[in-house]
Amino acid sequence: MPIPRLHDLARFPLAAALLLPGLAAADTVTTFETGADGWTGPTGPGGATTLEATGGNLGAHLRTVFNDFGITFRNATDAAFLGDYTQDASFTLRIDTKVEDISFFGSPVSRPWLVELRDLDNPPGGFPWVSVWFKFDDISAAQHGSWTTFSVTVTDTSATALPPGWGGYGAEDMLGNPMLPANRTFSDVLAGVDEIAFTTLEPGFFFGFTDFDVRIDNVARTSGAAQIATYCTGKTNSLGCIPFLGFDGTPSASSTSAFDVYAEDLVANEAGFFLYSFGKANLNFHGGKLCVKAPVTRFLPVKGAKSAGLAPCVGRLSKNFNNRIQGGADPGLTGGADVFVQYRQRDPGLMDGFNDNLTDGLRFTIVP
Ligand SMILES: [Ca+2]
Ligand SMILES: [Ca+2]
Repeated sequence: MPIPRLHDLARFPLAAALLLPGLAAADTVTTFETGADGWTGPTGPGGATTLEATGGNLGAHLRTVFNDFGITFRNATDAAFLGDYTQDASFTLRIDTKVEDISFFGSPVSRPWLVELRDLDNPPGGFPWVSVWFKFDDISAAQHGSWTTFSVTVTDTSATALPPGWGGYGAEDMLGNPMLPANRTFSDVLAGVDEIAFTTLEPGFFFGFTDFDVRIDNVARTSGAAQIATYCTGKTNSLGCIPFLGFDGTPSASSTSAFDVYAEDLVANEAGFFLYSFGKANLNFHGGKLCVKAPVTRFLPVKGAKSAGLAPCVGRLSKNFNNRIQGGADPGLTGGADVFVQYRQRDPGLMDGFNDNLTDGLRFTIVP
């Protein structure tokens, strides 16, 4: 079963991404800096959930220290996380998680970690709700002792069948496996979400009493997958290659994961720099195309490194744009902003009077 995580967002079909609507009013992120926005965790004889001011990713966050079969962080009051998810053609849910400890009688263990969207209306007999859920991974202190971003994107909220990786709850098959009731589809459940939960209690599984010490931060819902696509055209370089841009990750104002933009098929060991702006262009420039509209910001020149690319165009350069987005140097780089990037490199072998080469353009929308 594929487990799409943040990294895999880069592999969504670009043509489909281009057709998605822009970020809508439903986009929200709980950073816990000004309160919990309705998020709660378990509290009772087994322990407590507290809003801690420091130690998050960054700052304030929610921490639960609890002994039970499992733990669940839930929200049934913040409208930004509830309601009709089918109003967006697609959406992404995200949570940062840090596991201090999960242990069973003193031995470290892993437990499932999933997001569940619950429809509390008209539950079938014997079930408290109908839900659809997605398992991110099994989490443990060994694997997730540092802040880790988990995310899942639903690319078609009108789908009736469960997408890969998703499960249903509200009925059982003959083997006791959880499934959606016969009269409810994936889209039906998305249309009336009354509660959202991040939980270690995977439907259909049972667990013994377990000690949990888990922190969460930056819980986000965004409409639409990250919109990323190439455009414009690169200029043929002195080695006969057309350098191009690619990416890996998701541009984000809050995620701790990298969003690497890379330029490939460059001339090795020649200086160059990334250009970006908030507008798209397709202007004749130096015998090629300038794909970014003025005013343009340029990064400091960096030397083209050699890589395992196809000879002779073995130059490849990569930059983590999330560092730039989150670094604060450019206040325009915020959630919802459209950014246009190009890479320009020195190419003395070209001898065309300009001696530079240019990649195509890459456009992306920063998610909150
Ligand atoms: Ca925080
Ligand atoms: Ca409902």
